[in-house]
Amino acid sequence: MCLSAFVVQKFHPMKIDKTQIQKHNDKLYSAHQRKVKQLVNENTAAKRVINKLVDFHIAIPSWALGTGGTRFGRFSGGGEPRNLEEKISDVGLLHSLNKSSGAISLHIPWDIPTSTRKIKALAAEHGLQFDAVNSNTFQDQPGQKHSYKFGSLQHVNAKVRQQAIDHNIDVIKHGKALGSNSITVWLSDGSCFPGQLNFRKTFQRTLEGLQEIYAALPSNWKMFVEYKAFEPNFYSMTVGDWGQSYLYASKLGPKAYTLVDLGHHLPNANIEQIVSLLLMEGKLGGFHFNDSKYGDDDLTVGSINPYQLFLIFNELVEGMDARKMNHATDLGWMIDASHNVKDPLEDLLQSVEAIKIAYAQALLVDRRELNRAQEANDVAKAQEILQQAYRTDVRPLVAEARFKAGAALQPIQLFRDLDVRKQLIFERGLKTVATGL
Ligand code: LRH
Ligand code: MN
Repeated sequence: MCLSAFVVQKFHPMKIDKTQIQKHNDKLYSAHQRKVKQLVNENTAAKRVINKLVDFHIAIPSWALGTGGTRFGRFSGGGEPRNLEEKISDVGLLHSLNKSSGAISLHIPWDIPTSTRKIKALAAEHGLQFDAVNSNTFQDQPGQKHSYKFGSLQHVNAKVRQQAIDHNIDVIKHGKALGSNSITVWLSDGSCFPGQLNFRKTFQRTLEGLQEIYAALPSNWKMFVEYKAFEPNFYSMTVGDWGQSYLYASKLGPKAYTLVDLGHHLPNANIEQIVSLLLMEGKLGGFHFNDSKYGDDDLTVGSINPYQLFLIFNELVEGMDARKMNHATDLGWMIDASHNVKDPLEDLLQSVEAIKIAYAQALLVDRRELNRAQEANDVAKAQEILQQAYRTDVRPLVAEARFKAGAALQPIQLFRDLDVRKQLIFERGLKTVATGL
């Protein structure tokens, strides 16, 4: 693309229009159709799967549009969003490429809108909605009266607890103004050493704080209580596992649910079993999808353990159908990732793709045959049925769903062919830093 074109677009933030998508699809369509036809001939469920995939959207975290970095270093890729407007435009880019990222999840105070009216209009322009808003009592903000060094809702000092409660209620206000209908409360609260906390008092103080926040929820809202096994506390976390999150959510009331961040478990935890039981209890609220090999690595979804992701969706399809839940709307589908070596937008495109592949494979599982094998203790047969679905290359179905929704058959290829990152660097510069992690 010549410099003059760049110059012309300087004043019109990067957008991908229908003709660019059309031109890209035209080149790939015939090969794509051949693969889809073959899958449709082999799988009676294929057409139903495609329609289900069209409706299935995953919310993008506002804090994952730049380079995260670790405490050892941060290597920016350039062209990162400098403000909420540019974050929304980046999610708009993702959504125009895959028509599967139709919502953004904001983090307060990192994403407080300068003008709520303008931000809502900009989001609508990109076909985006506002998913769960996230509170932040894991950092001290400039000018903050009380420090969260020793926790927030768990704190021994009632003034600190009240400050954290007020912040969460403020986050709900921002969410309401933007049209969101849920809040995710992740507490970094906990302890680093034995003896530091009285666990019973800590639980009760935290519950009282959550109850005050719960009382401020609008009638149609949900509260997601996100648990995490460790970090930034390394002896105990006050919402440390699914059991504790379930305990809080059950004591809080019908609008409170647990939130499963895949990276928040101890090594080798059976997350698909946790998902199955929380769903059975009607207390599973949603997900923060990512992948990890060790800790809360926040890596690309499906990049380390795609079979686990498939097994989680296998339990989701089974459990949601058992409760006659709507797959697309009845749970919170969100990504929570952080990027160090990949282009943030390519990383998010890969994550959305991996989630939709796992969902499509789970929809292909022959449930009647699986149930028959389970009831017959035919363990080998059960595995064969599961892995038949897992080993089916459903990517053409995921691409066909994109095509039907007006998106690109190969989003990352088009992202690269259009030099999107170079354009964003031209617009924003090499050294821009996005607020977030
Ligand atoms: C905590 C967490 C939480 C967010 C934060 C950005 O590890 O998963 O969901 O608030 O990441
Ligand atoms: Mn998370």
